[in-house]
Amino acid sequence: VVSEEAMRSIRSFIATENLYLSATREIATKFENLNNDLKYSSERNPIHQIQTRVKTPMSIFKKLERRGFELTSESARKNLTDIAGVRVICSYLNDIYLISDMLLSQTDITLVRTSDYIKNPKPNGYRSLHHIVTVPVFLSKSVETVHVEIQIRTIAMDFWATLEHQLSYKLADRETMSIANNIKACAEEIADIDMRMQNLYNIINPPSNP
Ligand code: 0O2
Repeated sequence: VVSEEAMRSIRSFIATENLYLSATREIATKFENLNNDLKYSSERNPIHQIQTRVKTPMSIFKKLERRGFELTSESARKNLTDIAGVRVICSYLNDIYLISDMLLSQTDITLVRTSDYIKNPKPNGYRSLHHIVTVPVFLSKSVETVHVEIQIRTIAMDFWATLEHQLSYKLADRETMSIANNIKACAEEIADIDMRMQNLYNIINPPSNP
């Protein structure tokens, strides 16, 4: 027999998870709409792919514990801003800022914090543009303001981040320095290729005169 209290906490957890799922859908739809509009208005297709995810309960639990917060869904909502995540993978470097500015100018989006790891890459070579935003989610009886972490990067940055994530996970201590330096060197070569591809795009598609 499940107690009343356990049932309440299960219901509250499901409602919280659903809220964050809804928030990722709101943001993903905004990016899809921008991409489609640009396709028809300017024959541009800046977004290659959109991925969404909601942090698993175990990962939420571990992060709350690591940071010394209370282990409840209310505490997670209050203290964590990356439960809902949307990753936007763009074709070219300039597309990142184009699509980012378009999203942030929407009146229902509030920017909480930006980390530009493209202008200031992480020491290991990681590059992406990160925003924490809030978006309203309209429910049956209320409107909830929900935090979403948005990561915008090029296909090349995504290639590096995906492989780096797998490689670093398995990195043994004795090999750490030389492999980490190698991984960083790859990030720099990839950043150079991103710039070369952008230059090629600019040559093939010169800005039209007004
Ligand atoms: P997952 O599974 O992708 O969610 P925090 O989020 O608390 O660790 P901060 O400073 O708020 O710290 O976040 P940060 O570092 O700006 O961005 C965190 C997310 O960016 C990570 O989420 C990764 O998705 C990505 N990220 C940041 N640094 C790296 C990196 O060096 N390599 C790779 N591959 N990804 C990175 P999570 O929670 O770690 O994982």
